[in-house]
Amino acid sequence: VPDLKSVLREKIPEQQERLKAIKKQYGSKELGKVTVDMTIGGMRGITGLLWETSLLDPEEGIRFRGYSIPELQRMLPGAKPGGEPLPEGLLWLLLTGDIPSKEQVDALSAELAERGKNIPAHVDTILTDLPPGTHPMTQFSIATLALQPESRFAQAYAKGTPKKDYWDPIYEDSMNLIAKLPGIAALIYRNTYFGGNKIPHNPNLDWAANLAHQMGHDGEEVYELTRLYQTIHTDHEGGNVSAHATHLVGSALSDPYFSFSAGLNGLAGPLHGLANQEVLRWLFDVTKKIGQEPTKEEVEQFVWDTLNSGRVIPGFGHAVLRKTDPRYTCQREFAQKHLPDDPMFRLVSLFYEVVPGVLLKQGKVKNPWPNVDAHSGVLLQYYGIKEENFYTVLFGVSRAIGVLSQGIWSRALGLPIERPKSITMDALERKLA
Ligand code: AMX
Repeated sequence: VPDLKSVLREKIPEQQERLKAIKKQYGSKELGKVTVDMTIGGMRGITGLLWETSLLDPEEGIRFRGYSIPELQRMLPGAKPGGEPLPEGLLWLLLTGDIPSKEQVDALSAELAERGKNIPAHVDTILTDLPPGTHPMTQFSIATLALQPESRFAQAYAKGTPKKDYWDPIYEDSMNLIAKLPGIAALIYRNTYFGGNKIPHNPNLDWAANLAHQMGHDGEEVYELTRLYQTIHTDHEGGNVSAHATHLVGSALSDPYFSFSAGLNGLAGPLHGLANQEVLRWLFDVTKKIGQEPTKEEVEQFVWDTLNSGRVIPGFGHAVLRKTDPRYTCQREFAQKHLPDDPMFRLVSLFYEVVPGVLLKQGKVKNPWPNVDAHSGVLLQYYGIKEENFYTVLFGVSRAIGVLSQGIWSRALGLPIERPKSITMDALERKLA
């Protein structure tokens, strides 16, 4: 069977030609207009990025290379028949546009296990030298940067590699980094919560199961949850903060270690990836104040209290989505299948019933529905992954698969350095007065 890199190599020339043709045929056509509101409002609604790996529909949610999450749960190979998809299969899909066979996915699992088996010793030294209490996301970003001296792209660039060949060392860096992330994340986990007592990488496990295993959480169900979790958090088109930051920094030809570390710094924000941690803390707050089985009315009052104190309801709302996030729905289905009677799951379900109504009544949000982060925490809790300030690291491990796949394509397509125009209030008033 041809390996992932050979399949990708075959596909690059036709996509390069396709982009050239698009530029020639449509280069001067308009994709939309830019209003002052858009410029002030976080560029919302401006189509300003080319992003091949996924596309977000406001009503339907994310599609990866054209496939919805339920389709991928049916079509991508699992560790066992009918099981959750293996994230390696999604990596294959994002890079090539093809649904891989089980054989191809197994070969990719083995390749990643080989590439990821050793984490350089200095990474552990750097992490353990950080002050106690350093947030796991800070550690994660630092650890990623600490791998940067390994960059094959930085070395190739220094040697004068021509632009048409950039994608190759970018591919090598991206695969090496993706392969090492489960080990890095587990290192942070064991250092932070288990006094540095580490669990070795198991070469016979797939990439996601190895993550759970090295964290110290073993069992077929927790492996299945990790496979699903790591599949659905990969990519959410190009404009979200972590994807956009990775893309922006990569456009300066900073290598994947630099660019992914930048993406992680954005993911660490409470309005983005940190929301999964915030959701869990907020749920605990509820149980502390009103017990594990609150009534609808009590929950409604709690939601209002949160809003009235000037805070957002974590896990609800979205910049682009206008319906319940399908990443929420598939986690809900996982819970219905594996932990239907779990009190925390029941609480999350109650919030699903109550929060959208309250947000609608308040009348500010454009989307009152839950996003991916509203559900992930209770699943992790159920399987013993209790340390909520680690949750965004798990999100970040998955996000690498999406943003680095696109990073390889960005270099293969020769996309330029990103440089949008900005404007001052002065200039804006002069221009429009
Ligand atoms: N609770 C309370 N208020 C909310 C809200 C929520 N969940 N979501 C949006 N709002 C408020 C906004 O703060 C804004 O108020 P303002 O006019 O006073 O500034 C108003 O509603 C309009 O915002 P919007 O256009 O609906 O959303 P946005 O595009 O500005 O922001 C997001 C999107 C996700 C940051 C926002 O919905 C939010 O803060 N949600 C809670 C945090 C969260 O769950 N983030 C995770 C998102 C998914 C992810 O990236 N992982």
